[in-house]
Amino acid sequence: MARAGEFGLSVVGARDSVHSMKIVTRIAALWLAIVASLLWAQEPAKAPAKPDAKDSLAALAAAYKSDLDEVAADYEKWLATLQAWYLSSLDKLQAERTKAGDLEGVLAFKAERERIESHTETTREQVHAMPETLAKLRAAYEPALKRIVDQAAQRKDAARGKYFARLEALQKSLTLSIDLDNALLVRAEKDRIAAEMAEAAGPAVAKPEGAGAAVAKPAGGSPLSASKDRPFVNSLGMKFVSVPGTEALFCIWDTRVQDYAAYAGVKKVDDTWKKADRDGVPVSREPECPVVGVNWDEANSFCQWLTEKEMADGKLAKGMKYRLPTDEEWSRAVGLAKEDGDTPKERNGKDQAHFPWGTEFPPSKAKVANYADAAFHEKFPKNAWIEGYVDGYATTSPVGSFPANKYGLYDMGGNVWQWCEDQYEPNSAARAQRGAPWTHFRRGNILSSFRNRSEPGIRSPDLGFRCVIGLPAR
Ligand SMILES: [Ca+2]
Repeated sequence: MARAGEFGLSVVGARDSVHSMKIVTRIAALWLAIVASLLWAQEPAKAPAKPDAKDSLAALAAAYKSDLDEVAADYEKWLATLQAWYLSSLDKLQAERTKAGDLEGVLAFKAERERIESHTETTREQVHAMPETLAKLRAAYEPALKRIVDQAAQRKDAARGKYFARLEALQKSLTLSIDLDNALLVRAEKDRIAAEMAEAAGPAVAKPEGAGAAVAKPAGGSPLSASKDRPFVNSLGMKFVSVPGTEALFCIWDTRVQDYAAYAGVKKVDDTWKKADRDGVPVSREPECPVVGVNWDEANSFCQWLTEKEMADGKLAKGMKYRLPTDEEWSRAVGLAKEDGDTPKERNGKDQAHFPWGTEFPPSKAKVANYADAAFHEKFPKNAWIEGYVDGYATTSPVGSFPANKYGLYDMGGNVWQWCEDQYEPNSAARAQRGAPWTHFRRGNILSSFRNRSEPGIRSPDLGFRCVIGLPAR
């Protein structure tokens, strides 16, 4: 067994009590240091002040499950009560048939009882063949059963709708706080619920992509293999498709608030985009609306940031870059044939026949695109509008709210002006803009061939941009 002296701490027989005291003091100090370091090491890390998005999502999912469980429990309870009454009534009537010596009647009641107990459906033919007393009882049972089934379905739909709305609010708050990874996580769950809602609503109806899309199409892995049916999806969830006649992939949407928020979260930028309004009416505050209030330089900076980010992530191959479309690329993307002229100014208005949806103006078919419609007129009564046209949006609309064109591009007309790369004319700093916005109503301005122009520093609540990915020469 070890003794104190074996550890060098000689208390017994010490030659010098002062020396011993020094040793004791040093040992005590050492122990204090060790204990202090252990305590320091064990001090729990400070919990982050920011609420955990995954916890919020889990809490919403748990509340949804609890709602569904409650619906299922009530359904079972009401069904059991109804069936108990029905079975008991069947027994009474069967006993009467037995007393009457009515073999066919007894067998009919017995068969119905067996179907109910084994959860087998009673067919229309079987109902028609029933004795009158059983048919009357069945006529009372069926509507009650239908009410229980319908009510459960309605409550389930309501729970799903509530969950969806809560997910949407969480997604928005995460987007606004620039927590995009978690916002995308919430969106994936929202898409799953949307798919369930679509399925519950009946046969699938084709919906435009974007805000109203129930299920995202599968993502393409490489920009070079992108197509209309299999777009390239970048790190922000922006989708890109090829456009014949160009060496570029076009984003199917205008750049969204949520896309720009990702950039603004890491770069110091002007915040006009966050507080855009017209006559005090807020514009584009929703994550899936096109960003507005961004000037030409800022749009280019966004593209440059995204290029650098995705190059670093290996998402974008060498020679590719995000940029604004050229005026001529934009013309191909809206479906115009090659126009005469060397500059946007020279090409402006050359084609007087085509609109992004066709040749009819005003469009007789509602909801071709978001222009100054009846909803706009109601909100801004002093402004002119396309009389009789109703698209339903007073200001900007979520991207993808209207039908896509033949290349799968949304809002190539309407919603916002889109900055183009080109100078409008030589010796002028002004840049071309295409795709007349939510504030416009004149035929001439809405033509596919019309070009607007502004100095590069201009910001406006109806001016946004669309990105393309410039491809290396092939
Ligand atoms: Ca509108």
